[in-house]
Amino acid sequence: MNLAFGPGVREAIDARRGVVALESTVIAHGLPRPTNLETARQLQEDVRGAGGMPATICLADGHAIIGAGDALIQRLADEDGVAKISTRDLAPFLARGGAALGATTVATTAEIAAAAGIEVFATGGIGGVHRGAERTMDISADLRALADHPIVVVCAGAKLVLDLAKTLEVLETLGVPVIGYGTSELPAFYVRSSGLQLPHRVDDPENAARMARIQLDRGAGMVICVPIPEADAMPHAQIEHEIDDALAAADSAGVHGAAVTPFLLARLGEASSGRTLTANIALLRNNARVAAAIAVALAGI
Ligand code: PSU
Ligand code: MN
Repeated sequence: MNLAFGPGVREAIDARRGVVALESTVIAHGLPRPTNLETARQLQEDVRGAGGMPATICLADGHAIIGAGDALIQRLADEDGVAKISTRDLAPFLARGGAALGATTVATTAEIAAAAGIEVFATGGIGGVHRGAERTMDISADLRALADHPIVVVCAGAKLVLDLAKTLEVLETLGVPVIGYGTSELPAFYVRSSGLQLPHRVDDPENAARMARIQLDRGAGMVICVPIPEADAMPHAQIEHEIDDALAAADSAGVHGAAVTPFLLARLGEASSGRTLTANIALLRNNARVAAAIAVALAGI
């Protein structure tokens, strides 16, 4: 895989300056325009504000880009038809070369970031086991990727549209530690708690970094779950109803495969008149800040 670094990114990785990877599927497929562009820029500022160095990852010109510049970020946000590239798509897409732009999921962002020597990655929510997976077998490649690549993924849990209990089971099978950050429960994306207990927790960046150093040395990744800030969190009962509607809509529209997650997120945004969008942005920004603090602590050990 050919890696291409944005200005100053390779130097920041070498100098251990708290580099934080950011994904691009959330820009191209997770958030509506024009909020997606504003948020992509804001997340970079949030990482910098917390003392880190952001590196947004995407695919362009047959290369994995580590630290996309503003022109690429604008294209990711505004162009139609940006491909969503998960693990199975990576080699075929890169081999095609050309000017096509690819957005990386958690799975491919984690792989590329780790290959570039980045130790921490901030996102909104990881993919996981979809509801009804006993029928569809729809389990995100994100889970395998977290086991395979040495990187710390900071997120607000798995998206609530998923089957969270099954997602935890698969992560356990894969040996991926799921750590609550200031909580003993798995956070549920828009909602602060899922009712599912986590076996391990940390309460500050230093302890997160100490644990992460050992896990990364083992050649594998881990998940740090940060609850959405209280002010923007949504009540569980309300959102659960909207999720049921979105799932039913996806089913009757025959949506499947890689299109499921973007469809559900867009549908929830409409159903909640933007409240899920506000929540999504709040948790993304919070995760970027926590990730930067952990990256800085990790750079020192
Ligand atoms: N979480 C969000 N918005 C997103 C995603 C996650 O808040 O857009 C994206 C991530 O890139 C994640 C992907 O890796 O959805 C999972 O897709 P799938 O379920 O098709 O693997
Ligand atoms: Mn899937």
